[in-house]
Amino acid sequence: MACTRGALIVLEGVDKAGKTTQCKRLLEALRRSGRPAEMMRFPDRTTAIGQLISAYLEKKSDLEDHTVHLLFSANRWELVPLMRKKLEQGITLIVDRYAFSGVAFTSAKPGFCLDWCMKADVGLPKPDLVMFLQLSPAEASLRGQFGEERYETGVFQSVVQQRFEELRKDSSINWQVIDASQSVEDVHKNITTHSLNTVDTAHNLPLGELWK
Ligand code: 2DT
Repeated sequence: MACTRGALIVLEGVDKAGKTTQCKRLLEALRRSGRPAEMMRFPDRTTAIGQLISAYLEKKSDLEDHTVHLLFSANRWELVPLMRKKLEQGITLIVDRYAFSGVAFTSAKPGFCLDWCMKADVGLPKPDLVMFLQLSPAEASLRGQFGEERYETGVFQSVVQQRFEELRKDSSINWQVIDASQSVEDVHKNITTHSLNTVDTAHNLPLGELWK
């Protein structure tokens, strides 16, 4: 029987790169083109695990670093049955952050290596496309101040940026680097082109397993 699944498309990037805006624009563009699509974001702060993560990010609670890493991963795993169901129904998922943020942020903390950080996410549904919205720290700072949440400092973000660079060396992932310093419209056009190609080819391909 012909396989007609949706595609799993992830947007990653450092703070202020415009991920959320671009996810929304992409969702509208795919729907307008007649391709069913939905948006998700990680962390998903609505679940019980997500609420623990949210309190940690808002600095309302403290959690040990390994523990919070595993909670971020558990927050992805708890949504895997839903993700699989939607993909099988032919719905393309546009995901704002995924395991790559998980690894880049934790491994930016002292004492963590990429290898350990990747372990908990091995076997998650593998994205068909990961677009990395690239923005230099100088350009990011022109877009205003960082917020109040944990991790929102220039120094930490520049280490995160380096960790993402390491992750992008992995040729088993379909990485596309997008220049996020362009206008919102130009970034959108670029992202839409990559996404349409991916949606139209993913139909016939089995869903892969991440980092396996
Ligand atoms: P938002 O501002 O996009 O809600 O992100 N993070 C995210 C991690 O440390 N590990 C993860 O697995 C994920 C998905 C990135 C909230 C912050 O949480 C960080 C920023």
